Amino acid sequence: MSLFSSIDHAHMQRALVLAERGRFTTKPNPVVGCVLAHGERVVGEGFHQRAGEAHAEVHALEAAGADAKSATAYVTLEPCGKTGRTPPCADALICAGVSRVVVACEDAHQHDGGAVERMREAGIVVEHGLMRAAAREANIGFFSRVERGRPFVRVKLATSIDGRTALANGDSKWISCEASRHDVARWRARSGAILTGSGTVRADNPQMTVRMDDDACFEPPLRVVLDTGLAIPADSIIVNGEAPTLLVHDEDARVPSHFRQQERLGLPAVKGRVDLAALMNELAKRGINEVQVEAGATLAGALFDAELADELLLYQAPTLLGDAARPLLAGIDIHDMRERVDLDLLEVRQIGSDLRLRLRPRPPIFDDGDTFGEWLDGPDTEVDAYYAALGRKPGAVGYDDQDRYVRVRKDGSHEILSDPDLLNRERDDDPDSDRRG
Ligand code: AOF
Ligand code: ZN
Repeated sequence: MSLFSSIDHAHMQRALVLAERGRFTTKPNPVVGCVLAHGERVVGEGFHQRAGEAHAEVHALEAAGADAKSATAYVTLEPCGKTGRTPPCADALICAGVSRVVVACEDAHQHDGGAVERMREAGIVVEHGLMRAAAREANIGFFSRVERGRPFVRVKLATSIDGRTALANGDSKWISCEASRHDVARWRARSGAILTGSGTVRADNPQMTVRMDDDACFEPPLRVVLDTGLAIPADSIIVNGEAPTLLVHDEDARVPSHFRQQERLGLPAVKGRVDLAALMNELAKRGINEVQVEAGATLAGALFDAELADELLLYQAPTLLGDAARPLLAGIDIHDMRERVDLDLLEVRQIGSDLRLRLRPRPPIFDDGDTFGEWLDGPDTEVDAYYAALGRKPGAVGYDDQDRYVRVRKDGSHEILSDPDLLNRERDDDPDSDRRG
């Protein structure tokens, strides 16, 4: 039985809708919505619009004015308690005299901000967890970045009904219909980066910019080109400077003179392949929450193989390309049904004449934000058992018994993640922080 009333649900639902209005503009910040109400009566609404500007709560409090007193605040993300580019929302809610704060989900970035404690000390009733799953999903990229130190990776592919992504000669223009290509633009607009490979740049010479059919505002995503040998043509459209571009290459590659001024990132490479996990960690450090991959079967396959693909955004067109055409994912060798890669079908929708499928690896690489070994003080047998179980649950992240930041692989072993910069910093700053293994 839910602790929350139907009125609570209706207001939180509204706050989630409001949050979506910041979808293309808040990055690297999360999208957040806030509703202030007395019972059914809404007295103020707000959403976070742009990083560096006022938070959702501040807009809602301004709209409510004196009516904020003894109201309930519904917030899709735990109010901040630390001063960032703007002052803490927890204090603004206390000052305005709200009586109750209902939070959909916690904010790992604010875990040491003391927001909940301060609000409770001020006499505010704080309740968590209303529509938590939807609120986590709304900021899946932000949580991925702050909790596991890498972006949420969405691999977009367009295929024929026989699962082919290009002809043998590389031609893939156009498998999906125009409506699908417009739809792709909206997924690009919400992403912090679009990742492609040198093969796609050579074959299609794409722009990889956001072109939407309405006037929606957006922050242009970073175009990231994986080009181990820095060998794409100097006049490729993607390096035309129209949007920010990062060339990622083998750290040992010679830099041709025409790319000396270009923003570049050299990474270790083995057999001509750049370390993709290192790339993702680097993108997270640059504040990238979501990466949209728009590449061929080779890079897409490599990401699945490395367990770095969190979602497959698949446009399937009612056409046949035949068995000489290129596969969906290259380099995935499966000889036994037990090795197959199962996916969960999240959503199916018809876009124009195509089918759009959204799929996520099963078990999810990143899902409900389960963490273990973090932010607990004091021993407690039940809690210990719970976190020990989470330490074996595929996808969960946390600190292992040697205090390394890790993710549980499908086979139960631990993959060492690079500690997100911010967590490192906070631990260094706070010698008393008591994070258990
Ligand atoms: C909220 N409400 O609407 C948002 C929050 O640099 P700042 O001051 O904008 O702080 C950014 C951090 O604040 C961000 O990383 C996240 O933890 C939180 N975002 N919090 O209470 C909001 N956008
Ligand atoms: Zn805030």
